[in-house]
Amino acid sequence: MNTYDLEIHLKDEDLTRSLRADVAAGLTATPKRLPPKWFYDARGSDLFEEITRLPEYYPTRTERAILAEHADQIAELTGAKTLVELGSGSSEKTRLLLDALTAHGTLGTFIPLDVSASALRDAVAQLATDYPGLTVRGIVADFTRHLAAIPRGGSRLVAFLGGTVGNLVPAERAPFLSDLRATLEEDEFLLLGTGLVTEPAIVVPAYDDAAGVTADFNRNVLRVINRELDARFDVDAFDHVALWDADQECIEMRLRARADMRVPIPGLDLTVGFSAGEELRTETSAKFRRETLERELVAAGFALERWWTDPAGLFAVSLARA
Ligand code: AVJ
Repeated sequence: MNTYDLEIHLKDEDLTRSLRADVAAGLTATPKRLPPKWFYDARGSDLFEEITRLPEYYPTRTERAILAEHADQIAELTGAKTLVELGSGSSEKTRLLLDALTAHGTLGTFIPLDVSASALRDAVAQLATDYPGLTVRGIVADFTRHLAAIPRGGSRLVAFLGGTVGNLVPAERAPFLSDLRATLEEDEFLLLGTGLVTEPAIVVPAYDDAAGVTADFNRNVLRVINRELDARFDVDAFDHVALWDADQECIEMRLRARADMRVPIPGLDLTVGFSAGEELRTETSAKFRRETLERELVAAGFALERWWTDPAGLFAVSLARA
């Protein structure tokens, strides 16, 4: 007998309201910016899945290899009864953790949390079928706003994988990690996946692939705004840009206007002007070093218990204790 359900903490109206606020603020700012969460409608989520299979995009397969090697130890060290996953998407890599925790005999509940109801509904139905005996409770929520939606109790392990914590800028990351720590009891755990600082020759192509899938993914945010806010972006009038910021140690994605443009956004009663060459920042993806990440975790009230990397040092999985 298996059970699953979906809890909606984020209705379509809330999503639209927060998209409107983000677009209004971001496109009237200098320089222009948008938060990366708006890439992920159904098409954007599919494009991201395609990115994870590209030869240049190493983070997903590197993290999967680290998890495959250490999942048993993670199960043993945490003895988790409940696995929570933030920004779970397809929950594909999470199966390694579900398998290990099931084999360890402690796991009873899996709680994936994601902003995308469609991705979550598919994942939850599939997982409930594949893991009989597991209670699967999907939560449609935004991990930057609804951590309080995570049910309490049940010795939890919170997995935040894929390097997604790097999509938060440092000023967002510190309160996020503190809030997350505050939702956990002592001796519950955080399993955190982070990209590591590496050569630009490796990291830049991962965000600017030869097949142009990342460029298509980047432009998808304009399609989302066109659909949701009746905007009239000419999506193909923007070039995809990926650049390594050596000071901030992050990779940035931008969309660069090819020409002067005026873009009506009737849903916001706003027209946005772009000059030729002007860039809109759509994502920042921070890469980490062990010392600085440990400092951030400790500042938030976590203790770093284990740190695992691949042989080339491209990616790390940290186990932190609350
Ligand atoms: C896996 C969501 C963190 O920053 O690497 C992939 C998404 N952006 N290519 C990342 C992404 C461009 C991504 N996250």
